[in-house]
Amino acid sequence: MLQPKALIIGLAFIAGFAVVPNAAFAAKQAPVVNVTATADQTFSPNTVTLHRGKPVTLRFQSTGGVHGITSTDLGIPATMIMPNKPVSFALTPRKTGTFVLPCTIVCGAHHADMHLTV
Ligand SMILES: [Cu+2]
Repeated sequence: MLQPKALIIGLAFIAGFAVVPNAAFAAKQAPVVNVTATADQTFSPNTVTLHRGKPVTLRFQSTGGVHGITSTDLGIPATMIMPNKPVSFALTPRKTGTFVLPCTIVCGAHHADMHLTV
């Protein structure tokens, strides 16, 4: 007869396999929102709409200059956006509202006006 201990280990094993592929599938399904930081100091697009509770990958690239981004509201750590080094953040917004994310690195004449509205 099957030992209870063996049965529990067996069920945990099956549960592990049942959960991991679903999580991987969900991560692959998260839409990617691309934002480009440009040489003339703008974020393009300069406004993006995300949805509370919906996983998303926010991907930044620079087509000129070094820029920066951070948001405690959205869970984005202080990060540099450099040419040819796109950075991605897998996040699930937990708050609703309008969040203005200024460029965090002095990047040129229009730096003070450079922000992304989420
Ligand atoms: Cu800047």
